[in-house]
Amino acid sequence: MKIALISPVARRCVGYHTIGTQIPSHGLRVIARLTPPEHSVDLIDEAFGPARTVEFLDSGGYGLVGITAYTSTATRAYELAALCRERKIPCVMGGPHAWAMPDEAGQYFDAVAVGEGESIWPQIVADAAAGRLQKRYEGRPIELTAGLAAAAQTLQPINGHYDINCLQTSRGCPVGCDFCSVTLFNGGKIRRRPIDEIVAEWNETTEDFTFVVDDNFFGTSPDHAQWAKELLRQIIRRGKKRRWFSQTTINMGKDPEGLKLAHKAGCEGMLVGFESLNPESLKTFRKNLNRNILSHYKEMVDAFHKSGISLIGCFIVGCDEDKEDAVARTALQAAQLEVDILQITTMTPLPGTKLYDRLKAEGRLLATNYPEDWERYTFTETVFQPKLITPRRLDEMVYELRQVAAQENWVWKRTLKTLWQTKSIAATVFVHIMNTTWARLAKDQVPRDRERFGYVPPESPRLEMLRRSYAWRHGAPPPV
Ligand code: B12
Ligand code: SF4
Repeated sequence: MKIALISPVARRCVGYHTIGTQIPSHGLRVIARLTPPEHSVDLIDEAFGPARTVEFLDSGGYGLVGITAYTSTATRAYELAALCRERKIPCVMGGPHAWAMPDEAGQYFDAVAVGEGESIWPQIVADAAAGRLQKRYEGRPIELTAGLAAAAQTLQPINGHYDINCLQTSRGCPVGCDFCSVTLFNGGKIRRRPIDEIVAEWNETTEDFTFVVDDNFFGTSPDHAQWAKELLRQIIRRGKKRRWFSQTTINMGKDPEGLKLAHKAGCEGMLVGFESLNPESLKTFRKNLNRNILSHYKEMVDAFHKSGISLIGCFIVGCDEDKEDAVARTALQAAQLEVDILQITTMTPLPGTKLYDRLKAEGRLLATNYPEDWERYTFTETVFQPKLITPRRLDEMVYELRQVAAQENWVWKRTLKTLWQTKSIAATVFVHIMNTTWARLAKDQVPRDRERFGYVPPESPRLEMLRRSYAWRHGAPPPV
């Protein structure tokens, strides 16, 4: 049987997951690897453009179509399901949105795969081949051993080519932030893969740069740290030379040995969720780990830099405590912390999270015309009623920040600062490429914003503050 695995495009999002993104659809590569050898798999990633998907469905001779979806791509996933049904191709949906909304997904798809795919994918394929696909498959959180969680590293989409690798060493996160689905979906215990298996997969990767897609690479406890450091030692000893970045909590900054090993193993950057510098917001987010070390943020950022690792700092705006100055203040604070790449996203209630349940109970969800409105859950648009500002004002504030990011010549300033702070050419090149991309995306987005908001922000003290925080102090742009 021929199987098509499809990652749908996020149409309303200029940044991630949209046309031009070259990050592998890792979940689909993982289930591709588990496909019994008598079946073949075509990967179609609409991040390379959705124009040819219908042509592929018409000419591929597929006996099964498997579709993954984030919440922001669920709307498109349901359209794809309709295309499959018109062509009488059995279709199954998996991934985070199906996980959160299985009943909704079941209205559009022949079958829904809830949870981790490893324990159910071979059964789904066998059932489809025998013409007896069931409505619902429930995957269990599995022990990540015996090759499970490894991806088909050499599988490329039939409509494009990924320029980087993705690889996962662990699943789960103990922190349990209220806006995040990871603890709910993948569990509060960090499950690790055997180090030998990770190194073997590391050596199967084909591209020079790897995104290690763990949610919390270094973890939160001394045990987690010991394990991560052993993995790094083995990568240094036995792994192919790769440049890479991953995601972790800020506490990694307290472990100079861990930072040194990560740098030696090729790490150029870590994405860290600072979320907010307001202890009240961190309390609401249930991110107590950050709340407890808030006063040490700066020394930890400095420790990353000292080890030659750059930081992608993530912050959320729109929290219940945020007022008119939230975006400018956050940009300024991030600049003072000296993060190398800044990601400011708008608080977004993802289905399945505690945040979603709370805002729903408080009657504060605004974008509820589902499934169309799922497409608006991109983290760049306000889909709920903030407490102390209007949704429109919050969106405008992000737009104003984009204006500054698009206009000012800040990229090189930040690049030079990163070089000075990390003394690492590799980390500096990484930061430069990321920030150049952000600046370009901000520029592309400004005319669309202008059309949407119908105004050019006036010169105001707030805009001046943004400008200072960005251009003059080396910041980076907001979500685009
Ligand atoms: C890597 C990653 C990214 C990469 C994506 C690269 C890519 N091409 O996929 C990047 C950085 C681009 C990204 C962007 C965003 N991300 Co992200 N990301 C992740 C992360 C950390 C890892 C994803 C991954 O590879 N996991 C490992 C694989 C193996 O897991 P998986 O994809 O879930 O697949 C398994 C199962 O779901 C299932 N499965 C999946 N698909 C299918 C299909 C079928 C047919 C079957 C049977 C089974 C199945 O089987 C797989 C194996 O067990 C996850 C967190 C996580 N732990 O998953 C967040 C996560 C997926 N991201 C999330 C979000 C919210 C975003 C952003 C919106 C965030 C932002 N700040 O902008 C953007 C998306 C922008 C947009 N357009 O909307 C959420 C999604 C929740 C949701 N309901 O949508 C997650 C879960 C994290 C969170 N905060 O809760 N992300
Ligand atoms: S620390 Fe990161 S991965 Fe863990 S629950 Fe919070 S946001 Fe999610």
